[in-house]
Amino acid sequence: QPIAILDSGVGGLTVVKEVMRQLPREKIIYFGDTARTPYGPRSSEEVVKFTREIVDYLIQFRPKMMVIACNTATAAALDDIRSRIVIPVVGVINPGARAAIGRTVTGCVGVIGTEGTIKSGAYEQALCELSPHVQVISEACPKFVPLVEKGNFRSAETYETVRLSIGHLRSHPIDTLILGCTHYPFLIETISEVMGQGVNLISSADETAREISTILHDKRKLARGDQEPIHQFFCSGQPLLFKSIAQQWLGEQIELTP
Ligand code: DGN
Repeated sequence: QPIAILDSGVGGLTVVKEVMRQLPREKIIYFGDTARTPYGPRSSEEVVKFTREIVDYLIQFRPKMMVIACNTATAAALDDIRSRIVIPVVGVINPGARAAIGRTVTGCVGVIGTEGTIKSGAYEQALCELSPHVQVISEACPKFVPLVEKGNFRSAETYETVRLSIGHLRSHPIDTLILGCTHYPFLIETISEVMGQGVNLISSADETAREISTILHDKRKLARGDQEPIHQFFCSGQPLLFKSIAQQWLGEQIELTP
């Protein structure tokens, strides 16, 4: 049975890559809603509706687990989806929050994400539940997802956008910054250049893959002679751009099912 992973676009591929690395025997089925990206500026009702539609589509492949690899959809729809299906549903917010609390020394944690995620206050809530005295500085970065969806990961335009969006966070004693959007690991080099050394960057993708692996208890590596799983990818928008970004990010050829 596969692990189903969904996102508003290519962002969830950051989770896919980590799952492929940490759990190489697991078959993945991925849906990127590239026709309706970005989710960040949409109302939470609309994000719940879209997430339900994708879950209903993916459930026909009989997955053993549903991963909402989108912070915006996790903030809006995690509880709703959990109440609708019986398989485990994993979101991306709690794993990142837990990792940040484990890493911070100053007790000042930054969170960057889409407007939907930041407005929901989901990270503040998760962080304060884990550590009531933590100071959280949040910033919505609505310009990042469109850059990633265009495949524009490293350019002068990207650097300027990142600098103008988060450069001011350096005036706070933040020592740990949560990349609270699964698209942001595509920009990690630029984000790290702008934030400077000494700031831990927490990718919700890495932490979520660890959580999935804990739930499955399956850390077996591929042995010689084992069949490599054949992953399946779907997107609702421009297939060629999706395929090119996916292959570049994952470092291997993918089959995109029309
Ligand atoms: N990858 C989504 C997230 O983690 O929030 C981005 C949402 C969007 O489409 N803007």
